[in-house]
Amino acid sequence: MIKLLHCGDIHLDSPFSLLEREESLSRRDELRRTFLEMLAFAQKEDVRVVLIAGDLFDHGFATADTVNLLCDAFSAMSDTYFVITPGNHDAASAGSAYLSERFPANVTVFTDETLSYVDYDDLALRVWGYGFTAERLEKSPLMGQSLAVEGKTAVLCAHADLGVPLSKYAPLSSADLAASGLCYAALGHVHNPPEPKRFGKTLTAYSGCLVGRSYDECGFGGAVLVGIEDGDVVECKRVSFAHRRYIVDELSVEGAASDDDILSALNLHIASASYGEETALRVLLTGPIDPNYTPNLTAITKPASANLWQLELIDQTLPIWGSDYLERDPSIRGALYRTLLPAMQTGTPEERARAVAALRLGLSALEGKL
Ligand SMILES: [Mn+2]
Repeated sequence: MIKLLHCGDIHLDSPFSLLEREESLSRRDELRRTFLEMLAFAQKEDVRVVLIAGDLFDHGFATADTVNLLCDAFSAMSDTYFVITPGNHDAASAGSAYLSERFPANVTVFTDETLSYVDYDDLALRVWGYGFTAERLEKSPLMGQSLAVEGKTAVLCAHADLGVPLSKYAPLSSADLAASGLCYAALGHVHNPPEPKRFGKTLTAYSGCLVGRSYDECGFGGAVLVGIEDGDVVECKRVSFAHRRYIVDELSVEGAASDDDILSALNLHIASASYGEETALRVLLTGPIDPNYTPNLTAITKPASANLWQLELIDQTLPIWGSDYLERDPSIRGALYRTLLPAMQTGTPEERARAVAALRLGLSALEGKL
């Protein structure tokens, strides 16, 4: 069996520009360390080829430290082949490390937009690939060609946008993959990967990102370990390497009338999901709550976040719980409530937020609290 490790969207040297300097440096370091841990895993598992399907770097230019670190790691694994296909973030354009640096002999970088291949005769394996040479690659690189080759296993390593015909990032169709006759298509570009899927003979997978960098990239990131025997994929499993993750959950706090009510519900949610210091958690608080109560998110966040890496609360509750009395209220309070209710229930998120704020302000004002 030939083992391949398929990774991508690593985004080394990401700026993490929203963070303080120290924190962003440590996050960059964490990314590099996780990549090296993935390589150590590949070595332990006797992986023969590591496929890096684009966006190894976050930009076309990479720091000298990072490039040196990679070259050292690649040359230390001289029995392993590495294939790199530049993506839209790390295109092989002027100034790119892919064009200016000399990578070790066991590394192949595809620096041309045209499909080409590298043969590993000792493995009877052909790896097809192409590289972005600019931020965009608007034509489909496969174009319905057959890529199968007699007596060899053929795989593709590429940064591509599957099933988005007008994509500016190497649009790839399921028909292209079905016609290719490839054994495996190792893709990069989609950071939250869907399940692997077969098109014709071709098992197609996205690696997803190696480490999530924000709430847009949830879960423990990782790579895909692929086992190939007699030209067929016999093993395809996702392996996590990230030590920390982002999670977004929705939590109903129906009937809450105080910060303590929300805090209890939140603590229960965190405990039942066993979230700890590895988790940055964003919670969308939802459900109808007491119209006379306005959540103080800062006061709730502090105690609830004690055992987490981070906690962020977003208030999407509606102040309409147990409000039959307001619905029937003949005074201006009832009129205000009835006027705002449709926007709170069926408006866009902005309309709902505005109506909620208006109701709270109005009720407070009518009670003389303002
Ligand atoms: Mn990417």
